[in-house]
Amino acid sequence: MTRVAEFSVDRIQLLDAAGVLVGDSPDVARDRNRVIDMYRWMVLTRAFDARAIALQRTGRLGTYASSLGQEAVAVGLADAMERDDVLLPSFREHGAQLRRGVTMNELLLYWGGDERGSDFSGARHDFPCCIPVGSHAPHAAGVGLAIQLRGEPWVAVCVFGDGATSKGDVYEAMNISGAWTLPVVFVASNNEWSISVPRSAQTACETLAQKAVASGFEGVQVDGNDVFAVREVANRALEKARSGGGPTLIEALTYRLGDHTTVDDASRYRDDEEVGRHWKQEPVARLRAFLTTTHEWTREDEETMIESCHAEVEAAVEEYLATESQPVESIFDYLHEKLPSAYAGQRGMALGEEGDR
Ligand SMILES: Cc1ncc(C[n+]2csc(CCOP(=O)(O)OP(=O)(O)O)c2C)c(N)n1
Ligand SMILES: [Mg+2]
Repeated sequence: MTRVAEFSVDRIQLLDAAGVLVGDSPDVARDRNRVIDMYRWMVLTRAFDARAIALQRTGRLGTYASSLGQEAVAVGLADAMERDDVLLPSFREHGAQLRRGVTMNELLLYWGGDERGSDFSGARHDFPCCIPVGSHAPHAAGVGLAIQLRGEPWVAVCVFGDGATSKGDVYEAMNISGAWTLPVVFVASNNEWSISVPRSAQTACETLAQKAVASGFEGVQVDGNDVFAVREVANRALEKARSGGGPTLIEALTYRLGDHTTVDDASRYRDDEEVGRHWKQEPVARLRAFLTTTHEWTREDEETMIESCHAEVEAAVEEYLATESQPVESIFDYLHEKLPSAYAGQRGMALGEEGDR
């Protein structure tokens, strides 16, 4: 017998659950202002999430997917990206979108069903949220190919969930990205659940990271509740892709602390004990503990930051609520250059006109 292939998967953690640095201290951890900046994006994302849920509960926003507990994946990743890299998010990467310059008002418009929310004023080349699970992975390969053909130094960054790694789209995208050495970073945000399906029922793979191996590139696991480690691993993957080294799959180990979306009730399929255990690992408290012990972060600093984040969120909510709705016919007017005849009647119905059905 000849062994023809072997592989291993590394897991990286720099900040443990108590907020204590383990192993090498990354440069960014020594820079108080940089740490505070990352922390603020995470706190802001959490404040935004809570407010978005309240808006949905009071009938002023559509179905919303909270990123509670997953803020470090989004912020660490976006912090490592260059402005002209291209983010292809799924629906739980609010922190990354905000950090990259999408405004809170735009996010609220999007989740309120207004497509103008996807016409970002910042991050112009980033893709809108992708709701069909994993279907943006082939788009990421396409973006990577365009970057490669143009000889640009940018990277396409595609984020999806653990469940999405079971999708053909994701496998196909990873395969072609490996075959063509495309500048793409795939990030599987493993929050342990795909709505009510646990990670253990999703795949027989020991890690999701190893799904990269069959595509011919490296897969790595990172503690997704550790913003320093996420940033570090993302940096390495981005630099590799930028310098012609091809793709990486990053599996970020995190947890969905909230319901799947506002139309879900997670208490029906998972127990409080499990959720409680994961609250002890969560990313915001972890970074706060680090700031407190290492950078003299005080209770007053904390209160001031929380207040300013809430004020920022409230200003965005006011702007969102004051935005006039698009006319009902806009859904027809912007979908097709020339409206197919089959839809003409429907457009009339939407406008309340009498006509054939
Ligand atoms: C193609 C497709 N099938 C089914 C759904 C319904 N759906 C929405 S989210 C989701 C689970 C996704 O799980 P995961 O990829 O782990 O992402 P998470 O929601 O945990 O962030 C499903 C099945 C969908 N949006 N798209
Ligand atoms: Mg999931």
